Amino acid sequence: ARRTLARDAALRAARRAGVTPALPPAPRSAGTAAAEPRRTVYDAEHRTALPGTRVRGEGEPPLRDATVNRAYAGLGATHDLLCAVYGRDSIDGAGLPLNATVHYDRDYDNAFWNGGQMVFGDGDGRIFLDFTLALDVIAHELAHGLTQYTADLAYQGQSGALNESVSDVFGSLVKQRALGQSAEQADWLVGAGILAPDVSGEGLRSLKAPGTAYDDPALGKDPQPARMADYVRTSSDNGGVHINSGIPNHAFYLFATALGGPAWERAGQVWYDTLTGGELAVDAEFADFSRLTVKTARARFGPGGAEDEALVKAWSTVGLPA
Ligand code: ASN
Ligand code: ZN
Repeated sequence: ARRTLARDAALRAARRAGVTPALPPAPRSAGTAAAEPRRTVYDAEHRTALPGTRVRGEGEPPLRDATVNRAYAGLGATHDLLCAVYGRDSIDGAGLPLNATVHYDRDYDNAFWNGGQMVFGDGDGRIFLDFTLALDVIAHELAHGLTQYTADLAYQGQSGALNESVSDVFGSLVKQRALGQSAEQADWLVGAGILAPDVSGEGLRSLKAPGTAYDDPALGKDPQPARMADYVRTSSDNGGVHINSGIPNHAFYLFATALGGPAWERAGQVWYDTLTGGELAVDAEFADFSRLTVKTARARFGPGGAEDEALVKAWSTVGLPA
């Protein structure tokens, strides 16, 4: 409020003095570096109407509501990975404003991207806590937007599991980068911190050890496979999109940890190039994706290098072609 008052006073003084006040920011053009995010957080006040009440816009100070502030910061961290590391201005590459709604519904045990914005539940407190507590969950939801604007992987079967996996990978990368962790230091969990205290588990999913994230009477056992030999054929969950994502998730983990260091740099770049390069089909299967990542890695880092070798080995370990 202080800054606003000061700026308004300066504008009034400028007008009195007959000086033209500062122009609004120049319109952004695609490919411009160092783009700033344009975030807005809304509060659904435990109802389901979207977007709800606007509570915090870009550049506005934190509220007393920590959920709002975590959503705002999570959008910023995700925008920053895309911009600072991959040179992309927001999820559409053209400065798309980022909107999120918190406190969605009552006891709502999920978070989602609805095609235009992110939505976060508070959890029921018995199985799940507030979904904004995990930065990788915030980034996972926003990465669904990135996928929508790029490869647009169909949310069914193997392409759906690739869609889920890409969100887990970029979700984990946003968290690792925010924590300054190398591939060796990272926990490779998605959703650590959102399981209620009595739930037996570490998080929602593990890229390091798919199938081991939780084992609990209320939640069941983590159903994720890590290899093609254990691929789960099911009609639920759109053909197991949150289940079979364990296979490409684990391949990324093997690739990134074989390279070592910051996973968002070389391993993340290959995944980003594959997702956004225009060659990945909307109905791509795991084998299409694995082959394309290798082609992409060779195009960016050269054939026969450390990246090529680590990636071919990672796919071979999970039972997919390179
Ligand atoms: N939280 C879930 C997800 O982002 C919601 C869903 O099932 N699509 O994957
Ligand atoms: Zn998802």
